[in-house]
Amino acid sequence: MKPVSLIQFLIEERRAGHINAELSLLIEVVARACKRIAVAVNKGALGGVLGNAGTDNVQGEAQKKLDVISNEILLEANAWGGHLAACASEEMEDPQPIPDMYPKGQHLLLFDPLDGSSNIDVNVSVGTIFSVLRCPDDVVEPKAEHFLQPGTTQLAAGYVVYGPATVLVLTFGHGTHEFTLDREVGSFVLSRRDLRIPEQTAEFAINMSNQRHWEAPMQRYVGELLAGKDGPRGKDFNMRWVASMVADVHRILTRGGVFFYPMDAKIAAKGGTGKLRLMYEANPMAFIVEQAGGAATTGRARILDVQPAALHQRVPVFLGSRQEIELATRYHVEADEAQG
Ligand code: AFP
Repeated sequence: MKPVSLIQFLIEERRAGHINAELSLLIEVVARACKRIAVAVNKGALGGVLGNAGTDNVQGEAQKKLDVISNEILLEANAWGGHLAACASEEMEDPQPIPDMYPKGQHLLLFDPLDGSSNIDVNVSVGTIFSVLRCPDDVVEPKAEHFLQPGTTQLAAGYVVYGPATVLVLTFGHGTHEFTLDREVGSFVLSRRDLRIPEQTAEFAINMSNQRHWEAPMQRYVGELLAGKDGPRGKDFNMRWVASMVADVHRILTRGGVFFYPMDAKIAAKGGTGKLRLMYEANPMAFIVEQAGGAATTGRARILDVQPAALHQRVPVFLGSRQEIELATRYHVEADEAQG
């Protein structure tokens, strides 16, 4: 079969009526920016891009040089692109308006420019996550409040994983599709159409070092997995944790599995509501996973139904193979009901 490039795929999606011309061009611009990020990531130590930037982001986390570079690449490409009303990033407190010298569009773009960046210095996969929303019709200068739309309203979501290969995963709400960067040609090529996450799995991903801080239903669920063949589940489970959400989610989209970043007492003690960010991590990943037949919850409710209250809001994240996510969520809901 002849290879299908991302551009050809986008044209097909336009013809099918799934997206309009502006959204198609917006995705092209994001993909082009991610190719530039891939080049910077791949240079490693030779590019002088490893290590800390010496600054903190809006969430008080130390920024890596590549966090800052990736953010600038995405901002610059998209400001120029002419398809956006504004964009928002993990690295910036407030949304960035489109400079007056460029045309404006109807879309809002949210992104985590380089997720898993603590992995950069040890040469482990990192990624970019993005989400596209429609700018409300009557809004000329979008503010944070205009981004606060539930995940069900996303027009598109995707991520790029910078691993042994650079891979783009994309959904417009009509399945989840994977494109691999052909480095010689310089274009993304469709490598898997309509990814499906198996309903069952024997592999889970969680940061076990937080175990003692988890809530009782999480302790129960993971305890049962760890008991393996001798426990109530009657089978052995394997564990993986890359600490790059993109890499962990990509494994799940490839061979099934579940990913958890639950609420815990350590997070609660700091007044937190979760570890991962709703608008540019949980929502796009939930959209991608649901479109591949998986499930995504906060442990209590569907992620895509959460009404956001703040741009940088954090939520617990459970996602992956449907039957396991439903079971872990049921344990939490039942525990809440028992407590009244
Ligand atoms: P960084 O971007 O700060 O490395 O955080 C990555 C991340 O948001 C997500 O990609 C990982 O799944 C998760 O944090 C890892 O968290 P732990 O370091 O607590 O395992």
